[in-house]
Amino acid sequence: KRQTPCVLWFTGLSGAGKSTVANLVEKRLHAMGHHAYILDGDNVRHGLNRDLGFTAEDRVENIRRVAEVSRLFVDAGLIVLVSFISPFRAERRLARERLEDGEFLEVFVDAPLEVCEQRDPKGLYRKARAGEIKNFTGIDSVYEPPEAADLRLHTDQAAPDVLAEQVIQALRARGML
Ligand code: GGZ
Repeated sequence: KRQTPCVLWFTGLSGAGKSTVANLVEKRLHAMGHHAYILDGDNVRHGLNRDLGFTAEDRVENIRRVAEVSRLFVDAGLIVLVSFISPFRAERRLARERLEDGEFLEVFVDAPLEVCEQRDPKGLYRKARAGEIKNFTGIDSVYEPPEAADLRLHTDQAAPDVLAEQVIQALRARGML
């Protein structure tokens, strides 16, 4: 099936819904016969990046490696769904600059901190508020929201499957599927 190899770079707070939407997009792409792969904390932070934690320095290195790996996967012909908080604009810009124009779409998975904290699916915000986790994004570590994301998904206003469909439509609109 013809596809334009590219990176869909999902960025947003913990609990914003990056993985949920990315997983639905991957499912749809597979169902349409496309070749897509998700890079996220589960398959990268436990392996390639298991030497890295959550200091600013380690996050920069985390994202740098993820950007390099996603570039290799684009070379291999895949649609790469990258799902990391990726809190810093500078690192997201570097990731974009490693690719050709049109090969990198920044997807801002946007939900207010209050909403993410309310969801708290893993109880991490509660622990961060209690001081049991240091450098937690949104609490005592910065998140720099995209200024000009290619796509902005308001996960507090629409269901994940609706948002996943918006991502698919954005790829279609660009002639990438
Ligand atoms: C933020 C943390 C932290 C700290 C552990 N800050 O919601 P989750 O649990 O499943 O996803 C979060 C994940 C963030 O890792 P990333 O590799 O995406 O971060 S970054 O792009 O900034 O490098 C969260 C969990 O790891 N987690 N400690 N201190 N999130």
